[in-house]
Amino acid sequence: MPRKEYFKYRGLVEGFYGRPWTQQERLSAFRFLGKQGFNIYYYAPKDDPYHRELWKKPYPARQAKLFGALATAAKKHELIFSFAISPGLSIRYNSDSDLELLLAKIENAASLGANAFALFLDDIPFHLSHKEDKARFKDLATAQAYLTNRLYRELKKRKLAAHFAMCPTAYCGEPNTSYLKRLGLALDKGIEVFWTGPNVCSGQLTLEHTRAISRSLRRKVLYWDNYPVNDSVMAFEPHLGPYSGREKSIHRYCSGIVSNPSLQPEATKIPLYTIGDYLRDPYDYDPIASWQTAIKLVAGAGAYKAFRDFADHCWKSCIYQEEARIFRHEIRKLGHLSGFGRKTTRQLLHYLANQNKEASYLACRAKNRQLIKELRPWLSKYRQLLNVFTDCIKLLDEQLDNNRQARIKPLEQRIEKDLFKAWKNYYSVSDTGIMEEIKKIRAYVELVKKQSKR
Ligand code: LTM
Repeated sequence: MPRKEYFKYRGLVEGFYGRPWTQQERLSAFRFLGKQGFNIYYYAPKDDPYHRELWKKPYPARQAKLFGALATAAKKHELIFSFAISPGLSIRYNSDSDLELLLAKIENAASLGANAFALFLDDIPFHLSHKEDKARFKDLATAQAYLTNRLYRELKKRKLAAHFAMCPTAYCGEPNTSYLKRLGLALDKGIEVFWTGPNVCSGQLTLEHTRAISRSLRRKVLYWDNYPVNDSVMAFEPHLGPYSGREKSIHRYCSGIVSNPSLQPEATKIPLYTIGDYLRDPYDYDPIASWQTAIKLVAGAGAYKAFRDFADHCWKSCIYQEEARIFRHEIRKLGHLSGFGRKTTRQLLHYLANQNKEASYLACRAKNRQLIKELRPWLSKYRQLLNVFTDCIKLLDEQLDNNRQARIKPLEQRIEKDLFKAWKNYYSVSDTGIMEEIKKIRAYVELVKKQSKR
């Protein structure tokens, strides 16, 4: 019996700002997506000039050739290959010649093998810019619906409209605005409309919100989920935590979910794997179990524990405010065994020595070198913080051991120096994990110091 499909579209939108993925990175992603049950890929890198600023110009021959190879690979991995174009910075919605240019670009992509198309109007001014558009249309929604419908109908005539999606200019937030309602009313029924949720990067997607936006748009919405993307201000967060915060039943009011991945194409496979699991069966989805399997698959079974313990410190994102769950659990367990006596400090030092060993194994010997290369800045910060924490425990140990000043001074100096270095390293690693524990231990050291002076 065929399996029930909860989401018609399960995909990836390469839609971030920053260095677009390379051909090899895309081909590797396609293999992965195909295996994990995804069925669509949108080509939409914001920093490909021919996708956005230079949308009117045809792709140079070399890029077009690569494109053809991508389309072939997509087919092999049973992915719909959607070519998206973002003309919103300069297009005249009322212009026949601009429509012709759009069509020419899309037909060219079709000739190279793309079998779906999308018009992205995100991240452009929220008003009409051209004189002729202002004269012709009463508002932005009407203008955008006019152009989108014309394009869609032309593509239908050419049998190129099997899957056609548009991204509106207001693509998140309040679902009941007049812009969205106008757009929903005016757009042809067969057009899919993207939406990112209550926020650009949404911590939660609820059934209620999904129902509301689908009512406004008069169709099931297609989620463009900005997780695990980490462009612009999020560049210092690797977003390695599992997919979460998406209500199980949202499939009732959405036609699919496509994930905007992070800028690290190998590392992003970890959260992507968990997204694939959720999409396959949201009712059966277990984020932690899925995350663990993802790590085994991507980092390799031999590196599982080391990588899991490191990735535990890399969750902070729109979905997670807190990170380092495993680490904090272990530290508390050890700390509570016997209070902060020397037995505890020794147990903690033993634990930290192991963590350090694992981190250096990852840095030097783990098999998936590409994964480690991409995550090197975070791994370095993680190791820096582990060292500081280890020194803090050593300091406490010395302090508890009759306050041996000769050893205490150099430790204190090293901690200050390393903390300053870590503070200057902006990569986000566990501010709610190791840093918090460091603060606690330092406060405790001060307390012990005061007591020993009495
Ligand atoms: O989310 C959408 C629809 N557009 C842009 C994306 O290109 C970008 O990657 C994300 C995350 O920064 N935010 C956007 O607004």
